[in-house]
Amino acid sequence: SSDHLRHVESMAQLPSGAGKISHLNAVILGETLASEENDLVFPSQDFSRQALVSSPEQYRKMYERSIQDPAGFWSEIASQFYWKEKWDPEVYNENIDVRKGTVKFEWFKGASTNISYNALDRNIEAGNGGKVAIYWEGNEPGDDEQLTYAELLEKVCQLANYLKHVGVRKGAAVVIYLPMLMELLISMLACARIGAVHSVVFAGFSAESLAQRIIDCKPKVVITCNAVRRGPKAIHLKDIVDSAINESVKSGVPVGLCLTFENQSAMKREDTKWQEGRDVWWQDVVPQFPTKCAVEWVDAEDPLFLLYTSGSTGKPKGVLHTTGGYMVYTATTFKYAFDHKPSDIYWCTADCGWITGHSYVTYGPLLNGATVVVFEGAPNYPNSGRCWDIVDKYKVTLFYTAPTLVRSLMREGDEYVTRYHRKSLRVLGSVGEPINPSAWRWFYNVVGDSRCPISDTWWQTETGGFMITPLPGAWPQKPGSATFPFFGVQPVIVDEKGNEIEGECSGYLCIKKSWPGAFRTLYGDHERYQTTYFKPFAGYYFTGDGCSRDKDGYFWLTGRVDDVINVSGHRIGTAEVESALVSHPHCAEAAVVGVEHEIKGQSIYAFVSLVEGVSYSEGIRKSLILAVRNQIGAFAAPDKIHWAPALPKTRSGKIMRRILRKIASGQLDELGDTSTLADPNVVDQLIALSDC
Ligand code: 6R9
Repeated sequence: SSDHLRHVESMAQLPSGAGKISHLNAVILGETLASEENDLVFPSQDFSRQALVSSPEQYRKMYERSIQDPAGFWSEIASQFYWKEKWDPEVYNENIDVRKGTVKFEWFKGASTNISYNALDRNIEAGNGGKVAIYWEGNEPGDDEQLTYAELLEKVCQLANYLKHVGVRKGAAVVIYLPMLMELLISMLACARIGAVHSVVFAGFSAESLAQRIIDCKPKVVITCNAVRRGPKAIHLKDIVDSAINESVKSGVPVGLCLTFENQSAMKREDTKWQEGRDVWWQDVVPQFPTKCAVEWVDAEDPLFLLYTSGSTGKPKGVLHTTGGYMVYTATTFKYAFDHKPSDIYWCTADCGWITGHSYVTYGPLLNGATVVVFEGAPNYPNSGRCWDIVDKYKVTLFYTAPTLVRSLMREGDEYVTRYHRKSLRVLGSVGEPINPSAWRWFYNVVGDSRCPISDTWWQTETGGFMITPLPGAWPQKPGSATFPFFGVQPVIVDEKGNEIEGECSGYLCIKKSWPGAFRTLYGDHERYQTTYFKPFAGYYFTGDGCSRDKDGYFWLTGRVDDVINVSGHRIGTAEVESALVSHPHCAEAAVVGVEHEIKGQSIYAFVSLVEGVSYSEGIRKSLILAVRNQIGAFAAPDKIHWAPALPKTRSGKIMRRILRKIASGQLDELGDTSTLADPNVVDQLIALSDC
C-alpha cells in the first residue's frame, strides 16, 4: 500500500537512505533478501506502528535530547521509580578523564532507593501482584513452576529475613553459586532488599575459581544447592562449594555459613555431603521466616553487586555496580530495546552467572513488571527443538539469546524449528559476540518467520546495560550490525593515537561520557580500573573492542582487540588459561590464542612447552586440559594443545602472539615479518608440529 511505502521511505531517509530503493522493493514484494552485508531489513509497518519508538525521527529526537540534556532526560525517566529521598539537584557528575584526576561517575547522588522494592513492591502496588513474574521451566520437560509478583515478594522477604537473622548487614557480601533455579533470582533480590552486595558466580566455574572469588570478597554466607541436572548430566555443586570453602579457609577467609537449597530432582539430601555447624538446608530455615521484610533504603551510589569478569591480564576483576543508575539504566534499555509491553512473555537464555542474566533476566525485566521465563536446562535437551517447545508452551514474545546457540541450532536443521508454531514471537535478541550475517538471517528468516526484528545488543559486564542496540520498531536493520547508540551513549571510534575519527572508518571503540549503568570501580582496585579502561585512550572509556562505522552511520563490532577470547559468548582471559596450564608440573611455558570457530565464535588454542626430560603424549595432553577445567571451568578448556619445543619470542623475550595466531588458524602464508624473532627457526618447528 502507499501508506506502507511512505512509512518505509521515511525510514530509508535515516541513515542517508538514498540508493536503498531496490532493497525496499525486495522487502515490499516479500522477496528473499540478497546476501550482501549492506541490505536493509525493515520492521513491518504493523510492528512499527505499535512500537515505543516507531521511526528514526522519533529515535533521533529522543537521542538528541539525551545527549544535550542528560540530567533532564534521565531524571524524568528516574521519576517513574520510587525514591525514598530524591537526589541532590545535581543528577550526575563525572570525571572520565584521568588527566584531570581520579575517574569517578556518580548518578542520582544523595537519593535513596531500593531496587528490590522497585522491582517487586512497586509493581504489586500498581495492581500487578497477581501477574506471573517467573515461569520456571526445569531441565526435564513437564517439570515447571511459577510465581506471581506477590508470591515472589514473599519468598524474597523470607530469605531477606533469614539473612538478617544470621547477621548479614547492609554492605556485606554474599556469594551465590546456583544454577537457573528461581532461588537464584530470589537470592539476588533478597540481598538487594537488605542492602547486601551479591556476587553471583556462574555455576560452571571450578572450585578454584569460586575460591578465588570468595577470597577476594569475603562473604559472610555462600548460597548454593546440592546438585543440578543439565541435559543428561548431574553436577554436584555442593562438592565444588565444599572444596572452594576449604581452600578459602586455608587462605584465612573462613565462611561460616553455607545455605544449601535441596534440588530434589537432581539429588536427595541423604546423598549430600554435609558439614554440621556450617551447612544449613534452605528448606529447613527460610520458610519459617515472615513473608514481610522492611526495605533497607540505600544510597543511589551504594554497591548493588560485584561480578567477576576476565581481563587481558591477571586475576579476574570484580566489576562493581551501584544501585540507582544501574536500576534506571537496565530498566530503560530493556523496555526500549525489546519494545516491552505489559502483555509480553520474555525469555532470555543467559545464566544469571553472567551480566546478561543480572541485567536482563533479573533486574531489567522485573523492574518493568515483565513476565520472565527462567530455564534450568540445556537448550538441546532432550533434543534441538527444546527452545521452540518452550516458546510455544509459554507463548514467548521476546526471545533473547547468543549467536553461539543460534549457530549450533542452525546446524541441526530447520525441521527442529519449523515443527513448532512460534507465532507468539515478536522480537528476537542477540548478545555476547558479533552475530555473523548468515546466522542473523537464519535467526530472522527461520526462527522469526521473517517477521521479528532482531535486537543485536552490544554491551559489556562493565557497561551494566545495552550501549549500541537496535530499537526494533525504529530502524531498518543490517544483518550483523548492532546499529546505533542507545539514549545517552556517545560512542566514538579512535585511531591508535586516540584521535577520534569521523564518518566511515574502523578503529577502537571508546565511550565519551558517563552513562547511568556504568560500573563505578573494580572492587578494591580503583587504580586497575583507571589503568585498564581510562588510560589507554585518555579522555575516554576504552571498551577493548574493535569497531567500524559504515557510510550510513551503522556500527559494526568486530571483536576484542586485547587478549580476551570470547568462547560461546563467555569472556576468557588468555592469561588465566596460561596460568592454569603452567601450574601443571610438566608445563614449562604456555601461550594461548583464540581461533575462529564455526559454532563457538572462537575456540581456545594453546601452545605448550614441556619441561626438560618430559615428552609430549596423549596422557599429558589430557592432564593439561584437566588442569584448565579444574582451575577455571570446563567452558575454558582448550580445544587444541599444540606442542611447542619453543615459543616465538622477540629478542626482549616477548611472545609474538601475532605469529601464533596465524599458525593456529593455518594462515601460514601470512606470518609476516619473522626477522625480529630471537630465533626464527622456532616458527618452522611449530609449523612442522601442527598436526601432532
Ligand atoms: C554482555 C556481554 C563483553 C564483550 C564485548 C564484546 C562482546 C557482547 C556483543 C559483542 C558484538 C554484540 N559482545 N555483545 N560483540 N556484538 N552484540 O556479553 O558482556 O561477558 O562482559 O562480554 O562481548 O567483545 O566487549 P561480557
